[in-house]
Amino acid sequence: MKSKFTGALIGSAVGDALGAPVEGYSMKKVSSVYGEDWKMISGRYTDDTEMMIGVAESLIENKGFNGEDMAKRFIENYDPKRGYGPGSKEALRRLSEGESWKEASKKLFGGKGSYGNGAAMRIAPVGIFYYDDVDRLRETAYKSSHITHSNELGKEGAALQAFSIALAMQERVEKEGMLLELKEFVENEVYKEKIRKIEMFFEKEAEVDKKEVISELGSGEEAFNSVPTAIYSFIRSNSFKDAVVYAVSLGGDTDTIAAMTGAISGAYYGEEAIPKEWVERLEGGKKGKRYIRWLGEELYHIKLQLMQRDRW
Ligand code: R7I
Ligand code: MG
Ligand code: MG
Repeated sequence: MKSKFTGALIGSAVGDALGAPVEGYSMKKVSSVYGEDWKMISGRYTDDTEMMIGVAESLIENKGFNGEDMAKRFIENYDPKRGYGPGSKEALRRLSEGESWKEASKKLFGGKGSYGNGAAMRIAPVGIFYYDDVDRLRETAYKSSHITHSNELGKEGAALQAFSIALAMQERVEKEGMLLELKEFVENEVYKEKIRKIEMFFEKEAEVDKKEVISELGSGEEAFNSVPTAIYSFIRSNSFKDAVVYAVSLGGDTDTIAAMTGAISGAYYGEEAIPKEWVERLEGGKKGKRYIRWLGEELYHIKLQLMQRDRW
């Protein structure tokens, strides 16, 4: 179980770093960069991982969700060179000027709030910490999203991604069964339809054309055009490497789709299944790979403590 906790977080960071150099590229351009060997290029992670670190730090410090504190971590960790989306940037600016975490995100996109994938891309710590408590998981996914993404579609994408990770944490889970559970879990029709498409693809005997995957599931920065793609990348593959390589190979929002695929796959296969060459190449330093692993271990230990306390 500990390896699933650390696997989800390191898996997310590895996916982010692998996809980062080709973010926004077409399928063809991605393959001209990576060829057949898929060597990690720089190992530097982006906003996806920087924000995921903030979510983990805050859950650890508060042994659960605290919106004000999580917003503070996002601001403290913020490095503009990590490639943040315009909506997230604006929300963080408002937060740093003292707006409350309940209000700052609501004014974006003409008052509708963002449906970008910026809340889903960072959700792995919520998925592992509440893997056994679906109500808490949903509530925490919505609230942690709300700090930057208040649009229902942005929040639902984050909750769906968190629940996918939670299912992957459970032993013995069958991939077909996961899709059924996901379809029941998700409350929004846009996502229900996408999961029906994943089922259709999954049931096909022949390899589905990647162009069809991109046009039906999406490969963009919107949560509904990337979370389902990450779930499909995981579901169709039989190893961590296959899943993440597939996610990047589609092009588009590669760092984010691969980060989300890596989080689900890391939770499912465990940390040992992540290619060593990729982990070695992943950046080090103060908040690098060793710190990310430590965050996973801390979440695991706190989870154990809370479970033991609940038993009494
Ligand atoms: O969601 P967000 O943090 O972006 C994350 C992406 C990832 O790919 C990261 O790797 C990083 O590169 O950025 O940032 P937002 O700006 O909130 O959302 C991303 C994009 O989704 C926006 O720039 C818009 O193009 C689109 N979008 C919307 N478009 C119209 N109306 C999000 N919400 C809306 C909307 O309400
Ligand atoms: Mg990014
Ligand atoms: Mg991205």
